[in-house]
Amino acid sequence: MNITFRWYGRGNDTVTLEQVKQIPGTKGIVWALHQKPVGEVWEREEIKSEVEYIESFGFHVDVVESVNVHEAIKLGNSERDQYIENYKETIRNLSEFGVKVICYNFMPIFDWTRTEMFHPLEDGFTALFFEKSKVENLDPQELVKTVSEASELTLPGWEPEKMARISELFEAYKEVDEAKLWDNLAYFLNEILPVAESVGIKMAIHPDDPPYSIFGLPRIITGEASYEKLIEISDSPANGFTMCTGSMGANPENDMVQVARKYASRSPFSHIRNVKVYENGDFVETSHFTSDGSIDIKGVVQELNKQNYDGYVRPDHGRHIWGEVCRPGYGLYDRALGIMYLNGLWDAFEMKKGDIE
Ligand code: DNO
Repeated sequence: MNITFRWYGRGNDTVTLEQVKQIPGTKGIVWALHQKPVGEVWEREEIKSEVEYIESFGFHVDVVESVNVHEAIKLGNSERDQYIENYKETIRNLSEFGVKVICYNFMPIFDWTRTEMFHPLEDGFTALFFEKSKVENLDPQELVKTVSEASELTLPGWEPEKMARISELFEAYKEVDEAKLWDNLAYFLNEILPVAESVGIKMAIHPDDPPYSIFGLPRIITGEASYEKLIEISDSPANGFTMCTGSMGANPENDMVQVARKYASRSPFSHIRNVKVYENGDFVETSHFTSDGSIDIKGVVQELNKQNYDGYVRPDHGRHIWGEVCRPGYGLYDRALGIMYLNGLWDAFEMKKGDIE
């Protein structure tokens, strides 16, 4: 388990790398050029500057999250080939700086979606919250407003330039159902995987969050069946997954321990976090502690430990605690606690292994 921490870059994050350095066992920074408009090539000079800064703190830069996929590729329209060529160029450029894993997702229009960014909870903290019925009855424009008002810092995948075109995009997606979206994903993968493979990079698709259709838009990376379909599209070692316990686990039908058992070896990257899912489908993000949420985090880590998992792991969305002012879900304190919980579990399972041997 190679522990990493997501960081949004200089001037774009409330957390500093000096602070991250103080979290025990944290080896790498999960990074991206967050200011780049989606679809543009990440140029060598820009990559170099970010990589050198991160490495100056002694962190590795092996994982990039995310190189976002332009809507033209997801829609499969006439502009897609140009954007795919740009994507390939970015993969090649990143490989020159030692990047080993690129996380991406294939969700139409929206990235991860919540209805409230700072939902108050009983013990005085706030956390990200998803109210299912609200999304069922909400105009997407309203949601865009809620999200942009919650933070001055742009959320990943919610770039203002994309949000400005939202009506036009909804119109275009009327032509794209699940089957078509799968075709467009297959087309994209068949183009980029040989390039990734040739430069030793693993692509790691992130599940949809939440893992079901919202606003009538298709969502296809939702559970085990999606993983099987991805393997059918290509069995290349470059065709990997980002195992995200909180995203996939927001559907209680997904047993994340079983997912870890079956797919950890195909997941070069894992996001480990907990959510509490209510009967009506609403969910709130909790601490990473197993007893606080609905996901068996302890069981997932045990499974990774059994497999001697050497992939990259990061804690994910934390609560906002101890008065911290930060990006929604991306503060320092609760994610640092999350890392210590993961480290503790790992050590305990290692000891247990020693007892058995
Ligand atoms: C949520 C994250 C996602 C993830 C992208 C991957 O916080 O896990 O934003 O980075 O969906 O492409």
